[in-house]
Amino acid sequence: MLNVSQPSTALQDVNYLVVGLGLTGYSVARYLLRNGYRCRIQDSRDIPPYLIELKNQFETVDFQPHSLDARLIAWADVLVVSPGLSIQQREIQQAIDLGKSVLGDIELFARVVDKPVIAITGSNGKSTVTTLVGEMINRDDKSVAVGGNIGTAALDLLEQDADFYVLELSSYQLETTFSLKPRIAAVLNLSEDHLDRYPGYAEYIQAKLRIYENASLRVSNFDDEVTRYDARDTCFSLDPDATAEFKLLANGGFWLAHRNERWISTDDLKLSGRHNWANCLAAMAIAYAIGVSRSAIVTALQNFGGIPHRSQWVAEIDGVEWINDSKATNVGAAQASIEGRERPVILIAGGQSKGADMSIMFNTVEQKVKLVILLGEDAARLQKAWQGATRIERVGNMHQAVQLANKSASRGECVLLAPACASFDMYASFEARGDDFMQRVAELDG
Ligand code: UMA
Ligand code: ADP
Repeated sequence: MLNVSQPSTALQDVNYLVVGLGLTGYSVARYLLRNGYRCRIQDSRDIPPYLIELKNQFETVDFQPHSLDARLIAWADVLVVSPGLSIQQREIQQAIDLGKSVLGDIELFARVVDKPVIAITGSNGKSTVTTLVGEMINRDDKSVAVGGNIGTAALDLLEQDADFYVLELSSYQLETTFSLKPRIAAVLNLSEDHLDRYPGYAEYIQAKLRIYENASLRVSNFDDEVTRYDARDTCFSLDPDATAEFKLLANGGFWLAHRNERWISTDDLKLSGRHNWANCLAAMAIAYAIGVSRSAIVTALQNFGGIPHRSQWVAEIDGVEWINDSKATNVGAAQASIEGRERPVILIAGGQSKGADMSIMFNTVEQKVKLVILLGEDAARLQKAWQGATRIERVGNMHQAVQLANKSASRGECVLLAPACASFDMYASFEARGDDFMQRVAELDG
């Protein structure tokens, strides 16, 4: 059950406005209502995703189905804003100017959590590392609650009695978080993403690095100096010569090591690709720092097969391998995904490019990709950026993409869905896009 202690008189006098009723808004509304806080919920949509569930639980809930207006702002003392909404929007800036408090669900979580929090961000690999750290802690017979930007919203995790909370945090969530004091904060890597929401890359980085404020220990990527805070960070690295505590060693194959101690051969991992070796090293550094045993860490690494839609093996048909990496929703992820493949690649890409500079991938496409098949809203943008690197074709939907890939691929090659773009132009989520791809491949397999 949620903590149902009564709020103090002072807090009961506060009017909370929950802005947005997606997964986050739903968790915030339930948390506030169950704990006796006065709140209203606003969403610009007539029937937002969780309205029916909320009404079923709280008959008299005060839901306002219209845009955020001056009347609602005047009523509110605190606005709890969903991560999908930019706090730069005019109405929220007006609320700030009026002296209203603007915060997010992670801030509410931070104010009440009484167990150590491990907070993980970065442009790519967050979900993989967050899940893996959870597995490592579990293997050590400690209880752990895992969520945040992945799976369960943070406030819902408080229903689980855990020794540790492991949170994946997005830049959006970090923007509205002020009092989180993580036992460990990790920034895995930084590359361009969400440039449709930020004025520039610098502001995106700034939002991500907020995670380090008030952290007892920082875990950073030795190979990505933007993630480093100071000399006291615990670092991980893919460079055997790095002075990082957790690193890759090359000695009769590759090993994930703690200083010079080889803990596990990369041949014994189920995850593949160098980017995943970095993810494993990051998870090792985090788990080790909170006292998880070496044997629990190694067992978790040996058994972790990855999460669906992240370099997920789909099929081998007539010697052609089909891989679903629908979660490669930005340039950095798609680049790592392509580079992680040993076979020549037929790439299916496209969707919403979020303002990213696609030409960053030109060399990778030129060197590793035999054919690019583009679909979605920004197909023309991607084509322009990669023109001349390799052969490029455009199609109208996933069915056509899979058909063309099937016709074009030869034995020993790989067809990779790594879109470098968000899915929302054509699908409800990256999962729906990955499912569509896998369904079309299954139809080929007959
Ligand atoms: N929306 C409206 N009107 C409103 C309120 C929201 O149209 O009044 C729209 C938003 O513009 C957005 C959509 O609804 O397009 C969802 O926004 P939301 O903030 O309600 O999203 P949630 O359902 O609460 O999900 C959020 C995260 N989504 C975003 O940050 C966009 C989920 O991460 C996260 O799992 C969930 O909270 C629980 O913490 C998803 C995501 O895409 C996986 N995250 C981005 C990423 O990983 O790149 C940051
Ligand atoms: P996130 O939660 O940050 O989106 P995921 O673990 O879900 O990260 O991985 C998403 C995609 O990002 C993967 O499918 C892969 O293409 C890419 N990726 C994963 N880890 C890394 C990494 N360390 N560096 C670059 N790209 C990565």
